[in-house]
Amino acid sequence: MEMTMRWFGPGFDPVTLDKIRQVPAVTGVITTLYGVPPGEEWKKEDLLALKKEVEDNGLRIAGIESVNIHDSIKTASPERDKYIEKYINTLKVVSQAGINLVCYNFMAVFDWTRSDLAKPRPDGANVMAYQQKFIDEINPDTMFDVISAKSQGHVLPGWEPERMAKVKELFELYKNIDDKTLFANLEYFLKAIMPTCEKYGILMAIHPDDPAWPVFGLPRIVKNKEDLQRLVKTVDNPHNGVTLCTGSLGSSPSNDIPDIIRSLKGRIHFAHVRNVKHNGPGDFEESAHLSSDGSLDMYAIMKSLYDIGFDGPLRPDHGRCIWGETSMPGYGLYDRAIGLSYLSGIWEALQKGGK
Ligand code: DNO
Repeated sequence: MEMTMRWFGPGFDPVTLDKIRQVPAVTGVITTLYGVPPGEEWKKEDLLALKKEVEDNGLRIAGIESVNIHDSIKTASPERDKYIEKYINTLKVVSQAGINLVCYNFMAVFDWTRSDLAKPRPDGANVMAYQQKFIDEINPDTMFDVISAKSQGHVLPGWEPERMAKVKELFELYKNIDDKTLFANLEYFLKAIMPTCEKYGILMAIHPDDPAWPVFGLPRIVKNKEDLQRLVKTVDNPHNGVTLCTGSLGSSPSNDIPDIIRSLKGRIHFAHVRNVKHNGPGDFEESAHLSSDGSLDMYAIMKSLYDIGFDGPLRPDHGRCIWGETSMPGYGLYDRAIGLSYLSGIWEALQKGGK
């Protein structure tokens, strides 16, 4: 396992590489060419410049999160093959930069969804939270305004203004896409890129849907063990793998995450490890990483990863906003560093034979 942190790159992330380097155990960052719209081919020189900046700061790029998928691929529009070709060219650039891990998602319209980006907790911290009741009452067209009003001026991953300016159009695009069609489109995409992934040694790691159930009536195909098993079996190639995101899968109390981990042995290429606190049906908040602060058993999760021999990059995920830090919601340095140290401690105990 390699301990990493997400970093959004120069001009986007207020957390700097020199600070990340000081977090004990971190050797790599997970990053992307943030700002390149989905569908646009990556330029090798841009990625090499980013890589140099990371390496000049004593770290390495351990993986890309994300190379986003153009909507024509998700919706099987007539242009999809053209966009798959572009995606393949980007994968080649990624491999030329010596990077072999690509995280992506296949969610319709919205990437992760929250109803609150700064829910106050009794100790003065604030956290991102989700209440189905709020989502049911909101007009999806206004979702972006709700999210951006609380983003402290930062561009949130998956909620880029250019994309959100087209929310109505996007809903129109997906209006005839159900779960079955979306899955068939994912299968088509994966089968088309697998030869390139094999040739260049790229591990694809799909991110689960967040939250792990349908929102705004949109299709959802990566929300539980059954979906994940279907995905890895339908395209049964080790390069077709998963980002095991405990917070996304863990939003649903019916997901048994240690069991999901064990069922995906050999196919988990990347892990996002964080806790969530279930407050009631369809209602959760992103607690501190510690088991005692949320509803997930973080020891059992880390133990399952350890037991299946997980050896990819792992990163702490959304942290609480604490100590007055101003950051992208969920991506401040302080609480992610605390979470990371806790996860490192569990890992050390597992390595030393703790039961
Ligand atoms: C949110 C992230 C997601 C994730 C994408 C992967 O914080 O977990 O935006 O990066 O879904 O493509």
